[in-house]
Amino acid sequence: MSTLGKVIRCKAAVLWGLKQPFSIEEVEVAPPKAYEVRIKILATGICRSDDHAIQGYLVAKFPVILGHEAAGIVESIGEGVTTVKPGDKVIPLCLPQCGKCSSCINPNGNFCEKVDITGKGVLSDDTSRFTCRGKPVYHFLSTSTFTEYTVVEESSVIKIDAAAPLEKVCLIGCGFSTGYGAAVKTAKVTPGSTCVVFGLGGVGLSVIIGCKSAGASQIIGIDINKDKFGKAKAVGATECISPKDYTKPISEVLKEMTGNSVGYTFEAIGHPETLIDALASCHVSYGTSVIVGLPPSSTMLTYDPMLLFTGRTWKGCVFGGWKSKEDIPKLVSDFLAKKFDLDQLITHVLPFNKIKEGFDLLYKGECIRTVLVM
Ligand code: PAD
Ligand code: ZN
Ligand code: ZN
Repeated sequence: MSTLGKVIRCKAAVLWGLKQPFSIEEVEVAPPKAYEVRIKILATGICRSDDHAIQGYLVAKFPVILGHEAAGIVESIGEGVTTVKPGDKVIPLCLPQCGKCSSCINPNGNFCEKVDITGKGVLSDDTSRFTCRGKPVYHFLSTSTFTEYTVVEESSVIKIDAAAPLEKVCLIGCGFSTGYGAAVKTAKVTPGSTCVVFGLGGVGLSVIIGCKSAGASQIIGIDINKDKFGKAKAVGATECISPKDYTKPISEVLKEMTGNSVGYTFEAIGHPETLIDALASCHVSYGTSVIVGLPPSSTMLTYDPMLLFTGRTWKGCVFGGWKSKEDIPKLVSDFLAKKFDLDQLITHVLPFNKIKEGFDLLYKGECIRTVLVM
């Protein structure tokens, strides 16, 4: 029976409040309005940014359906939609590309003003397409993928190659692209350089993959959880260290290890202290440090301006600096052409209703990426 134009009842993981457990509920998903797309989600990764919303570090409106790193198939489209059609394989975009705002029209910007980083939780008509137990349930990062069906705006979805395996390329929807782009697009790592990556989760490992593909000759991974070292080396780290093994500042340790040659550092944790450590660890005059980890909202930093005065560059990047609509299909093609491997990042695949187990793996530091399949 066709679902076209009808409300779909399906399973979703609803978070009723801050720091609450996920509750698998039956939700109603309204049909897409004009310029909207309803997607059947088939695979969704668990990213630390979802946990940031659970903990309140990233603002969300409750009750909410989290999840933003996914892939699926278009179920139906609203009036006026031209870029996707029912049956297309797609990736929802947690960083939209409206094509009209000041970031979108500049070749160097990607932080589209349609991004919902302030937790509005609604689509452009200021309403939600989800209801549960008679109450509206809010959207997250204009995607909401911990559900069998979601509705997004056309600016938040892109068609990908029909040959793409959705349970893998879902990582291109956030973690992989973020880390890989931080190295190859934002920092523009040069061949023969020395790179240091703070935080060896799915994002940090993707930074390593980017540094390696850019031809870096020394790639040092840093984590307080030594269980992450094996995977980091498997994807390209030449050495891994834990700051807990040293009494002196990590910047001094790295200076000695590299003969004072750290060209690039990447912070893929999201802690104020490690952001400063990463800045101080790149070369005093020609070093570049990239903020990849998401610091808790309203965090303020205090640092010695001398760190920048001497010539260092400090950059941030959202979604690796990629323009999402333009670049995601190319990244999917590069994956299909075997230019990089996503298998090494996926340590666990679980059925969607085991979402709590997936988050437990993240909390225990036992996974790189867990992919939930519907
Ligand atoms: P993760 O939790 O899987 O990995 C973080 C890693 O950091 C873990 O291995 C920790 O053990 C390690 N760690 C924690 N504290 C320290 C410390 N003090 N020193 C050294 N290592 C430490 O997270 P992830 O890889 O999914 O995401 C990493 C960050 O990137 C997180 O803040 C997330 O919100 C952010 C992110 N940013 C964007 C973006 O567009 N900028 C996109 C996606 C994720
Ligand atoms: Zn993410
Ligand atoms: Zn835009």
